[in-house]
Amino acid sequence: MNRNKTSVLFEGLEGKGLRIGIVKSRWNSKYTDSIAQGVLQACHDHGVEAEDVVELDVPGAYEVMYGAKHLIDTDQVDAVVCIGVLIKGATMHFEYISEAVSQGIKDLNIITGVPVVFGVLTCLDEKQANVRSFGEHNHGYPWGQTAIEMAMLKKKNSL
Ligand code: RBF
Repeated sequence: MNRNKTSVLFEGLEGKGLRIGIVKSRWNSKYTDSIAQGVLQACHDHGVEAEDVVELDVPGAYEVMYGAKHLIDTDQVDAVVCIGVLIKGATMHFEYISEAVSQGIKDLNIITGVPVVFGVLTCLDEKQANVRSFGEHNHGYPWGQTAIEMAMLKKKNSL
């Protein structure tokens, strides 16, 4: 994984002492597993202790909000990455689930006060999911960095 090829620059990330949640959908797990590895790698590289990473699997992308809220309500995390991969099919499920998940994660950010990262790929086909889930373009890495930056901000503001 080339860690310099993310689309956003991160500086001064210090993950020690931060608790990061990873809520992963099992739908399209060949992609979500790899994305979760990217998040874990970012946590490791930026000093998050292994025991401070909380992983939770849920069935599909529609369930990631509930999973994230559970980790927040039980005070297990300072930030959460919600991981899912939605791939457009023949019916309208893609549209309904994508909309619900993006709005639901936005709501969690506002209501809970805990940063929740939108780690959901909304892909028109498998090729799009492939490109974004593996190797140097694995989106999990910058999503992990995002969680650390936002958890740092939360901690700073709660002092
Ligand atoms: N979940 C995903 O994470 N990715 C998908 O691409 C996906 N496609 C679905 C397509 C259909 C037709 C259905 C019924 C469900 C799909 N789900 C998908 C599962 C969904 O997120 C959720 O787990 C179930 O709808 C149960 O709430």
